Amino acid sequence: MTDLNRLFFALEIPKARQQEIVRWRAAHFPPEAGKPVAAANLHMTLAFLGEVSAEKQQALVDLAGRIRQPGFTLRLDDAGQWPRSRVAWLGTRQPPRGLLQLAAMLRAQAARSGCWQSPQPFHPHITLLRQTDSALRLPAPGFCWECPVTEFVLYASRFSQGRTRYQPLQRFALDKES
Ligand code: 2AM
Repeated sequence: MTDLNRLFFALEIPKARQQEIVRWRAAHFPPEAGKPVAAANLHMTLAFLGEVSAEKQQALVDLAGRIRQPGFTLRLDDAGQWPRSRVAWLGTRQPPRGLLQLAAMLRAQAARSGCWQSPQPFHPHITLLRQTDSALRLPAPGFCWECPVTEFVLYASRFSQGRTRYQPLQRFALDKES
C-alpha cells in the first residue's frame, strides 16, 4: 500500500510573532472560549492538499518550485469567527496582491494535480481557537502586526500521542519584495 502524507502549503509565522499572538489570545479569551491552537502550529494556509502519495508530493513540489513572484508584507490587523465551523481567527483587512496570487497559483496547481480543492474562495486566516463557544465575542484586534513574507512552506500534518504537529518539509523562496 502507498504511504500517504497529509500536506498543505502555508506561510510560517515567526516564533516571536507566534508568542505575541498567544499572549494577545490569553489576554482576550477566557479558557472556556475554545480550544487554543498550539503556538508552534499557528500558520496561514495557502492551499490544502489532503492525503498525498510520495509521487504526487514530488510533482507538487516541482510545480511549486517553478513559482516566481516577489515577497510581500502581511499585516495582521483583523480578527473574526466562523460560527458554523466554530473557529476564531486572525487575518488581514487588505490581503496583499502577492498573497492572493500565491494562494491562487498553489490552489490551481493542486487542483490540476488531482487534489480536491474547496469551492470556497480563499480567505487568508490564522486559526486561533477551534470548537469555539457559541457566546464568544471577538475583541477588536487593536494592533497591526507586520510580517514580511520571503518564502512559503510545504508542511505535513502529523497526529501522534493525541497531538497534531505541523512539520515543515520544504521551503520555497520568494523573490525580493519589489
Ligand atoms: P484551518 O486552520 O482553517 O482549519 C492543516 O490542517 C491546515 O489545513 C489547517 O490550516 C486547516 O485550515 C487546513 N485544512 C484542513 N482541512 C482542510 C480542508 N478540507 N480544506 C481546506 N483546508 C483545510
